[in-house]
Amino acid sequence: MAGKFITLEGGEGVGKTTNIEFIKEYFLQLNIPVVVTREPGGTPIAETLRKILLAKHEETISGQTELLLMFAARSQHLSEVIYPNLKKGNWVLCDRFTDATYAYQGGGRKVADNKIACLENLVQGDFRPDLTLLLDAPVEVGLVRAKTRNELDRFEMEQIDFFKSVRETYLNRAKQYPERIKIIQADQVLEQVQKQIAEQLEQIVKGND
Ligand code: T5A
Repeated sequence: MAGKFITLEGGEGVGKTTNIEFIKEYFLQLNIPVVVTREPGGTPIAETLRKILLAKHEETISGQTELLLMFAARSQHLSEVIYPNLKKGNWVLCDRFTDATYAYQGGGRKVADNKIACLENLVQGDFRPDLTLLLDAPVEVGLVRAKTRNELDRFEMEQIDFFKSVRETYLNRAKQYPERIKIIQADQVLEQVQKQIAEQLEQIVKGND
C-alpha cells in the first residue's frame, strides 16, 4: 500500500471525533493527502449497517450478530474506501477499526477472541493499521462527555462494567502490540491531548521519509 492507515480508538466520549480534524489538518499542512472515515460506516451500505447497530430495537441483537454486522460493514468499507485510497497514495484516517471489535464485542459482549480473529483474517487477511492512537480516559470521564451531546445510542446505554471491560481490553491490546498501538492520555485538556497526538504523528511521518 502506498499510503498509511491510521486508526483512532477508545471508549465512549474520549475525544476521537474532536481530534480527527486536528490530525487531518496536521497531515494537510505537510501536503500529505488524507481521507477521513469511520466505522462502523464509511460507505452507504456500511452506514446502513451502522444505523441498525446503533439503533435501539425491541429484539435483542446477540454479541455474535453484532460481530458479523461489524465485519460485514468493515468488508464493504475496506473494498470501497480504505484499500482504493491507500493504493492511490492517500493516507486514511479511520475513527475506530478492528481493535474496537476486540474491545466491544470481545471485552464488552464476551464473544470469544478466536471468533473475532477468525473473521479478522477472513475479511482483512494480514492487513492491520500502521498506527493506532488509543485515546484513554477513565470510563466515567468519557461517559460524562458523551452524555453532554445528543441522545444515547444502543452502546452508550450499557452499564459501567461493560465500559470498564472495553477499556481494559483496549489497554491489554496496547500492551500486546506496543509498536502499533500508542496510548494517548485523553483525560487532559485538549491542548495537552493534541500535543501527545502530534508527537506520535511526527514519528510516523519521519518513518515514512
Ligand atoms: N463499535 C464500533 C463496536 O462495538 N465494534 C466495532 O467494531 C466498532 C467499529 C459507535 C459505536 O460502535 C461501537 C462502539 C461505539 O459505541 P462511535 O460513534 O465512533 O462508534 O463511538 P462513540 O464513542 O460513541 O463516539 P463519540 O462521538 O461518542 O466519542 P468520541 O468521538 O470519542 O468523542 P467526541 O470527540 O465526540 O467528544 C465527546 C465530548 O467531549 C468533548 C467534546 O467537545 C465533546 O463534547 N471533549 C473534551 N472535553 C474536555 N477535554 C477534552 N480533552 C475533550 N475532548 C473532547
